[in-house]
Amino acid sequence: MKTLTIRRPDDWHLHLRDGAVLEGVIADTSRHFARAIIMPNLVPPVVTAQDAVAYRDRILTALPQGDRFQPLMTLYLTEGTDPDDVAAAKESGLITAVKLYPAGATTNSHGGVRDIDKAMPVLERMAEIGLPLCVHGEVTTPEVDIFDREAVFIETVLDPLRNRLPELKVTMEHVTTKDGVDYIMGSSGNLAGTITTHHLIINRNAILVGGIRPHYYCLPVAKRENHRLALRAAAASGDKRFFLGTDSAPHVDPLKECGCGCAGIYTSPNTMSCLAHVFEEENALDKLEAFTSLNGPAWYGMAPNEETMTLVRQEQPVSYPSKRDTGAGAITVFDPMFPLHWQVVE
Ligand code: OTD
Ligand code: ZN
Ligand code: ZN
Repeated sequence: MKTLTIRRPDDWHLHLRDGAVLEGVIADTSRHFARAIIMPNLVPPVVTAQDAVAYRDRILTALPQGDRFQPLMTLYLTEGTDPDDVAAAKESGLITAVKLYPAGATTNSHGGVRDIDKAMPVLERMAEIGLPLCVHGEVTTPEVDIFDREAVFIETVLDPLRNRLPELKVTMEHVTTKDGVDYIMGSSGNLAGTITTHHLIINRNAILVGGIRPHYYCLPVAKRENHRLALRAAAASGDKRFFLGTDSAPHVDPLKECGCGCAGIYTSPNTMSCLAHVFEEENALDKLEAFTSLNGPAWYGMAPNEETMTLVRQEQPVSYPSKRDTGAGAITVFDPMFPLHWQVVE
């Protein structure tokens, strides 16, 4: 029997939503993860420190009794964000990062940034006080093919921004391309990237072959196989600049299984089992802890968790519910399309 004990993991990119969905999904994260960076793309978004305080309270209220999960809050950057509000929110320990959504790039991002120049005063202040910027790295220009949006973003937005403000710490969220991996690997500092569970497992065929499969549709959309392999190599390398951000993004089934389905994949329940499987395939089980539990805290200037998690490789496949029922409806859980053998036991 194989067992693996690692420091308790954190999720550096998570969507918890609000109301009945929040209540239905939070335990799937708090069961395994000690901390998570909480995305601010609610309707309306979490824009001010006051919004973040209220949202954090709703998350803590929804937590199962006894769970010590810590939500790490973020603010949604707009062209009107007040640098003083951001600085005070960091100073008080309320927020861990600010999130940049190019307007229209993903779910609930229409209030995001159109003209990065307008956000420069906030970004300059963040660089000064050492507050990281989390970036959804895709351009939204209609002329740019959806599969190229990350690469074009790096070239036309991210690289110029980093040259203009090299002191700003940037987390490139959910890297999905070899271009992204190479850009991070070639950088000389102040840049790191999160990688999702699902982008290590699926390529774009999962969405389109044999029928259109909405539960594999997310943004940034999964790319070709060579990109998936680059992500796997980066995650399994142990390189400190890469760590887990699941981007678990629950939507109730009717909103995904329809003529214009929402983007987002719900991976919180089985993420650790999926990742152990991937790292075993990569002969890198010894690097799983760096990816899920060490590199992220180091980047954000926090100590790794003292508690541990133990995973056991079972002979028989481990089963997870195919759906999570919530007060708002059922949410389909990510199906990796292979049997899972690694089980979290404590
Ligand atoms: N991607 N869905 C969502 C967000 C992410 O870009 C993301 O971070 C969502 O539903 O909030 C998705 O596919
Ligand atoms: Zn995003
Ligand atoms: Zn996300």
